[in-house]
Amino acid sequence: MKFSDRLRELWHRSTKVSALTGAGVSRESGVPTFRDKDGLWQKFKPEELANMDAFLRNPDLVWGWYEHRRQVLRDIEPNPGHYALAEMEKLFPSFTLITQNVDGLHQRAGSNRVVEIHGNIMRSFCVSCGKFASFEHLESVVEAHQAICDACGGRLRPDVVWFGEMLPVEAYEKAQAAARDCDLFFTIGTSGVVYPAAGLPLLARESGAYVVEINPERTEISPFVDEVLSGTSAQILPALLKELGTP
Ligand code: BJW
Ligand code: ZN
Repeated sequence: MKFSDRLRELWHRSTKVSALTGAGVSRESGVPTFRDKDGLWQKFKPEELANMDAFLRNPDLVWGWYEHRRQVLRDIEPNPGHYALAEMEKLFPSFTLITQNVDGLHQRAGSNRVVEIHGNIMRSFCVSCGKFASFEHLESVVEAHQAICDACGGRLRPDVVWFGEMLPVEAYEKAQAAARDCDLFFTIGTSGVVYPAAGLPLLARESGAYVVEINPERTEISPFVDEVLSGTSAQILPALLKELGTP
């Protein structure tokens, strides 16, 4: 794998490094992405399921989609890309991992400082009273229609960010600060079509960071980055660590 001299230099000189990850990073663990054409749920676009109107119209369908995804997560493991990112947290004096992923795989790989800007699929809360469901209660839900709040009988929904909803304020502020204030920014496995997350690499670049994209395909972001590393995250991230070594 060929890395530019500029990237080599910055890898060794940077004290503040940030990374934004998307669904592509979990693909080599067996988690389907949203917009690549494979998988059981690909007849639905994410825009059709990941929104409050869809949930109100057909809560069982939407709950079923999330339950299917939780089942997939039970049987899989983080991949070498997740582990390389966990390693990078130890290598740089300051490293912020911003993820759009709701699957918790970064934490399972050992990343301690993960900023989840689209929530986490393992938590659920009541749309009527806001109470979070306990782990035990969620375990007892077998059929979608049983996903009901034990305090008020309202419907439970996953604690994720749907289209038209605000991102969690604290997490998004941390993400913006990490993009604004870093020397090197990686955008990895994201198509860059969903805002405001897709604005973070651009914010980093405007703020003076060197922006590197890792993706097997060209994306909406590719024309605006400093360097594109074309390949999968499970190949490129471990190769970066191996070739460029300890900063
Ligand atoms: C690999 C690989 C490998 C494959 N290795 N790579 C017009 C302009 C600007 C904004 C808007 C607009 N119209 C509407 C909006 C707002 C809207 C938006 O952005 N819409 C666009 C679709 C146009 N955004 C919102 O609504 C957001 N909120 C907001 O703006 O609040 C303010 C507001 C409030 C009220 C009213 C109006 C505004 C919220 C967005 C929430 C997104 N939620 C989801 C679902 C989360 C829950 C869940 O998981 O179900 O987040 S949608 C889905 O997309 C999910 C993802 O995090 C997100 C991004 O997807 P990602 O990760 O990039 O995945 P893919 O599949 O798209 O791409 C995978 C990539 O991996 C590809 O590039 C592959 O090549 C690559 N890949 N294998 C590395 N092995
Ligand atoms: Zn309730």
